[in-house]
Amino acid sequence: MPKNSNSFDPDAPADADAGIFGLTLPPGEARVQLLGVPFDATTSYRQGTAHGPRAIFAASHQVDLFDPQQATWGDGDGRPWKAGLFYEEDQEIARWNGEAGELSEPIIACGGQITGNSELEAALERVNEIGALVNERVRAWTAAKLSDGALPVLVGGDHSIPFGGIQAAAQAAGSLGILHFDAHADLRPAYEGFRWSHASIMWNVLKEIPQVERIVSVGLRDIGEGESRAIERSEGRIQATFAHEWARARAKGQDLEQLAAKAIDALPQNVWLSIDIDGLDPSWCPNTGTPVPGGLTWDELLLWLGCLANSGKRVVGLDLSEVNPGPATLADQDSWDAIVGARLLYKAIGAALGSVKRQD
Ligand SMILES: [Mn+2]
Repeated sequence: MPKNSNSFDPDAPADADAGIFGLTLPPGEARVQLLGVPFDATTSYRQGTAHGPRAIFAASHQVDLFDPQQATWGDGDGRPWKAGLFYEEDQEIARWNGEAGELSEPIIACGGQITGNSELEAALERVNEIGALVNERVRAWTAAKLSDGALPVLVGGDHSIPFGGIQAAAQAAGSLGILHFDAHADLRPAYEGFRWSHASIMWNVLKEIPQVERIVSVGLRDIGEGESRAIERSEGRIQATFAHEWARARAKGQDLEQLAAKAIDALPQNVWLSIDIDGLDPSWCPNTGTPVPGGLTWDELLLWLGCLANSGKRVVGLDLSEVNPGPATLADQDSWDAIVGARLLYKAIGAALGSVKRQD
């Protein structure tokens, strides 16, 4: 198999030692830079998304690289692989995850009720410290890729992982919107005491990153009362399309594309795409950390991505999180969750590239 992108055959099977999506090219030649962030220390229900990056990488070798659907997205030509994709997994974060996972286990076991237990209080402090270290490491990586003119792509891990990436993109762009797919609003001020919890990502973004002007959240269907109030009080900074609203429009035969386009239209010019896989119906992600019935179908999520690519907005970066391969945690075992994740990752990258080319 040729080792550079000029003579690469996108229809040939991937080499066993090939890079992500079967590509093998020097990192400097890739316009799309992916970082695997194997971190799930604050996952409250089912651990395992830390294995997501490795499983998605393995499943990516089976993805067909020409995609006629993507040829209809923005200025995409259905060949996102031509931009060059390079993937690396952050081993320092993998080590932190090991440490934080052990410390957080007894805290999660008692639902965060640790007041007066000095040992667990110290453990919580260290987990929060590690969360801040992950954020800073992801921020620095993303900032470096953005200044190289690349598209940064974060592969989780749980949904706490993109905070630093969103921060870097917001600082670079000056004004940023987030298109957010999720069953959950992720607007808890902290969860089980974890300052950087997966359940708090959008709360932390709103509080800490003033350049984020608006979050458009899609697929929400499991929400706390406090989170619901946070949306009401945000004065439009958070705009939600709840899963029940979407399902009703679907059942009534309304124009879903128009609905999606209108929601996306409310975003500022520069957009970060944040996909928690549980925004999809759990049949597409049966092992995800906190599955909830209902949600978007595969084709509906792609309809949203197409609308985003065609919206005239510029996707400056993206993340995919909460993919849990389940029992198949080894790279050589196949996993439905990872197969869906790898394909969604390729589609999301195509949507982002289609949108960016449109702007150039
Ligand atoms: Mn989430």
